[in-house]
This record gives sequence, C-alpha cells and structure tokens, in this order.
Amino acid sequence: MKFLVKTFLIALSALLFVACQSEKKQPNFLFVLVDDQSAFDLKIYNSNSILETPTLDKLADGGMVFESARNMGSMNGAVCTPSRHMIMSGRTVWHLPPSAEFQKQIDPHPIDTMTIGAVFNRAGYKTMRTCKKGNSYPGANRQFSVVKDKTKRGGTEESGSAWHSKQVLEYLNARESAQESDPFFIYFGFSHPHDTRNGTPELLAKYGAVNHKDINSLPPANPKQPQLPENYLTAHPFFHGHPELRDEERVSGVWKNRDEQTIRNEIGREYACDENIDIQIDKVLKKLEEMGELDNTYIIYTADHGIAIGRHGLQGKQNLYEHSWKVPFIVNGPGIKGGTRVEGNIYLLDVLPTLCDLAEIEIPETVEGKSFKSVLEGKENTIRDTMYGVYCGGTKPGMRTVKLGDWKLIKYDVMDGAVRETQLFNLAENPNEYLPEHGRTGEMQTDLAENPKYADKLKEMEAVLLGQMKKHDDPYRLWNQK
Ligand SMILES: [Ca+2]
Repeated sequence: MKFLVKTFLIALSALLFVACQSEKKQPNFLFVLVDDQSAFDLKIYNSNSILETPTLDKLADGGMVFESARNMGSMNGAVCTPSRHMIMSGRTVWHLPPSAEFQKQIDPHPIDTMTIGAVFNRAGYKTMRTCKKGNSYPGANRQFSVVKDKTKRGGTEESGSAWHSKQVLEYLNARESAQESDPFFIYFGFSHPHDTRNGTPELLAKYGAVNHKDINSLPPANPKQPQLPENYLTAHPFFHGHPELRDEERVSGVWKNRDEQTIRNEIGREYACDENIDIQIDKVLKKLEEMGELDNTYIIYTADHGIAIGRHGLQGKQNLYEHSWKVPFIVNGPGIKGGTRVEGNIYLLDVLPTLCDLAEIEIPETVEGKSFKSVLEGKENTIRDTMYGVYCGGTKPGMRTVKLGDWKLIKYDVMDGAVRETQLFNLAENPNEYLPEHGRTGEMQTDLAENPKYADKLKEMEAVLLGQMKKHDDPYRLWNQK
C-alpha cells in the first residue's frame, strides 16, 4: 500500500512538472538597433555627457550593461553593412556572404536561411522588423514575416524616428486584435543618429543645435551645446588611409571642418536624435506593459558601431578607437539582475547564439559567435579574453586592433606603406586613448608604443594581434608580420 502511494505521488509530481513546463511561456525579444552611436554619448558610459535618456537609464537600472561590446569590423567604407551581416548571421568579419562586401544581393545565399528571422520563424516565433533601408543584409532582412523598412532621418513624426516606433506599435496592436499567443521577435531598428542628423525642433533647441546646411559658414555657438569631447583634436596626427572617405569629408553640417563650433553643434544634433530614439523606445515599452508582455520580454539595446564626431580629429566610424569600435550594449529581461555591469568582451555576432540560447532554440551550425547567456545569468563576467577589430575599407591592409585585459594595440598600414603607425594604450589608465597631441601629463595617459618601458608589452600585443589575424582568417598581413 505504502509503495502504491509512493508511486502515485511520484507520478503526480511528474505530471505537475510537465504541466508547469508546458505553461512556461517562451520569452519575447525586442532587439533595438540604432545606427552610428558612440557608447560615450550615453551617461550610462560617460558621466560627463549631458544627453538625457531616461528610458535607457531605466533599462540599465533594471538590467545589465556591457563595458566591452564591439563590432568586429569592416572590409569596406560602409561599416554598417558587415556589422549588420554579423548581427544577423553570427559569423565573423572574414566569413560573411559576399553581400557584406559588395553591398548588393539579388540571389539568395545559403547563409540567409541561418539568420535571425529564419531561425526564429522555424522555432514558432512571430517575427517583425523595421529599420533603415540599405547598407544592410537584404537576404536576412527578407526572412522576417513582417518587414517595414524605410530610411527615416528627418525631424518630423513622419520623416524621423517616430516612424519606426509607429510600425512596431501597429504590429503590436494587430497582435492584440488577433489575440496572437505565439512569442514575438521584433527587430526594432532606427535610421538615426546616423547623419544627416536632422533632429526635431524642440530637441535641437534643448541641445543648442541647428540643422546647419551652408558649407560656407559655421553654425552658431550656443552655450546649451554639449562640450567638446575630452579627446577632441582639430586634426588626426596622421592620415587615416581612406582617401576621399565620405564620412570624413562630406557629411552635411561637418564636411572637413573640425572647429569647436562645428563639432559642438554636430554633437548637439546627435544628442537630439539620440533623445528622440529614447522617447520612441519608451512608447513601445509602455505598450508592452499594457499588453502584459513586458515581464516576459528580453530587451536588447545596441548600435551597429560607434562614431567619432570630433574625437581624435576624426568625424566618421572608420577607425578603431573606443568611440568607434565599441558599442553601447544593454540587456534587460527575465532573470537578469538589475543594475549590473560586466566586462563581457562580446561581439555583435554573439547576439544570435545568445538569443537562441535564451529561447532554448538550437544554435545554427553556421554560427561562429558565442552565447553569453552565462554572463546574463551572473555566472561569468566575460566570455573571451581577447578582442580583435578591423578597418579595411580604405587602402590595404588598413587598420587592426586587439584588446587583452586593459591593453590595446592599434596598427595602421595604409597608403602603400607611406603610413605605418603603432599605438599602445592602457585603457584602465587612459580610457579616452589620449595621444601626445592631447598634452596630458600622466605617464600612461598617452600612446605608449614608443616608450621603452613598455617594449615587452608591445611585443606581447603584436604577437596577440598576429594570432587573432590568423585565427579569424584575416587575408592580410602588416609590414612587420610574417
Ligand atoms: Ca551604421
């Protein structure tokens, strides 16, 4: 009798377990991707910033902030394009479909069906995306069931970032009306703060900026504008190696100007676009809350890469300093401990395997990125030791970087050997990557490559770089590599 009771109890608990499991809803995903935003814009990463982003602050307070999240790089001037290929496919920079380099895709490629939209559709998710059109991965974009892509860089509701949030809100309203119960994956992309940075009139006024259009005059100075960045320079000390690069020479409002008025006005414009995005995200989060879906939704906030806007005398994203190589990365969702900051050492190409892992979906075999679920669960602080970065969009081989611990090496081999430069930074002591031209007094607050005291460190980092180039099938070698 006792045995029967025991057997009955075991069977009952097994049944309850199965019932609970089937009631456990799969999580939703809201993946927010902004275009060309430096992590240093945000107060979350830079306490000197005057940019107000209450929605992101709330996401960070309730979630996890990654200190070291990076775009692996680019083999062409449109850094956006390979970045988006890496996000969608989870593959490394030298292993992407040809559309990453040639920026055109007419025929389907086998990798297309191993990308976010396709993978989540097969797992029973409802998938939707809105984003800018162009400089993207068309073969992956069309895998989403609902696609609302348009480039929106204006300063009105219809022509700016509000258009993207409207697409998501309409999609959520339709789900509600249809009483849709399958989980969702929403790719919530914006066309801003990428130039042209036409902010809304109210937000431009708040940051003292104007949509400057006249190449023959300077925008007016205004005390409300953000201060110059700490690592601002009027010119980069040597040529970056990409002749006639659009982002360094032809961005409306900046052109080749690097004076204080131009840069402060342009950062004001950037902040106006950033804050507008923050407002748009809030609308969607409020809607999810109303629907009772917010608690079961992972929200991921990031950018395709950073941007210079006056830092180091540069304007574009075609460099490997922290302002351009690093991206903001915030995750908020079920089980993530609020207010946490981690190193992470993640690439954007780790997003797909991580989200598969969180949804308990099999990670496609074509993925080369690593899941960082263990970091989100608080079990680890970082998933790799070494980070590798590439800019190979101008003269070849271009720029390469590696980071290991606090140390970072950047090398430039451009203009047929006319520019061969090496920089060594300790990011703990010199997070702004000050150069001699910045005139800081601290021994380590400069480029240490020429300092004999750090010769061994330099040698070590050179070896780490070559190792990473081999590991990632980098097709080039630098002048001092064999
Ligand atoms: Ca971009």
